[in-house]
Amino acid sequence: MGNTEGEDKDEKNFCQNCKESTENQITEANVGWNRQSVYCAVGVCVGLLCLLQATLNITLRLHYMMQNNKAHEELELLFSNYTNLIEDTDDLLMNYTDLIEERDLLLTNYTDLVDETDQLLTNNTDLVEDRDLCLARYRNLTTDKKKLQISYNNLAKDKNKLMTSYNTLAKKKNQLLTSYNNMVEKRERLLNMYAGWTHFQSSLYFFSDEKKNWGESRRECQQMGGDLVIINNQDEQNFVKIHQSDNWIGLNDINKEREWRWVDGTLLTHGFWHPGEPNNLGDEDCVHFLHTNLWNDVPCMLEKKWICEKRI
Ligand SMILES: [Ca+2]
Ligand SMILES: [Ca+2]
Ligand SMILES: [Ca+2]
Repeated sequence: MGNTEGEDKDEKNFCQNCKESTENQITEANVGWNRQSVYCAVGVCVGLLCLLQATLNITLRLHYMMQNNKAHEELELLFSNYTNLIEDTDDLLMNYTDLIEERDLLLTNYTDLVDETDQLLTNNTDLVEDRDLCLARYRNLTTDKKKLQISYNNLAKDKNKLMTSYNTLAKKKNQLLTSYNNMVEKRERLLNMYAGWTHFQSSLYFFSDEKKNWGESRRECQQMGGDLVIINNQDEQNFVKIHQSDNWIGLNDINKEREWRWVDGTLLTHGFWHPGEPNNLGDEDCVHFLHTNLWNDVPCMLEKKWICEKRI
């Protein structure tokens, strides 16, 4: 601005000088017309040039000032824009920093989510395996259940059969127990009834202390509910010979010589004869035990002890 004012002063001084010069030239014109007119025209031209220069300078200065103001305004605008840009940059930088932090946070969250996803996937795989295992066990248990149900049904049927059999056996047991008790009572009654009788296998035996002939001895036995003993086998022979004492037994050939029959009418099939017996010396038709515990035929009228037998 200072320079502009100085320039304005120089222009004024210059114009002032021009004016003075012009005035001097006019004055000189009055002195010499031709030369002065030329000088005056030149001066006018110079003045016009100066004026034109001044005008041009002013115009340029105005234009410069305007340009300068415009540049200043643009500079201020640029500065303002720069400031705004800086602020925007700071904001953007802050936003960028925030975004970076958010990105890092998101990345961390993403990593955590990936880890959780992997863990969940692993858990899911384990659960699937557990489910499959449980499913297989369930199927096995279902199969076992069906087998057990079939077995249970069979066992229930067997149980019912066994229960029926048990009830039948219980009834038979009760019947047998009743029969056993009846037999025990009967046995006790018979034992009481036939006191003095000796039991062996399925018969009772009575060994007399008296002596009678064979026929009377038999009647004694029949009156007691039995008959003279019939020796059916070796066991009975062994039992009887222990208690015998020259006793009559129920064997004779009274009806036909050498046709030995027991008192029940059956023929003798196997005898325990003393060697040489039966010999029928002196009409011997009845049989007794010798002291050798073997049999001998003697006359029936001899008196001897006897042995009775009663089947039970
Ligand atoms: Ca017998
Ligand atoms: Ca004889
Ligand atoms: Ca004889």
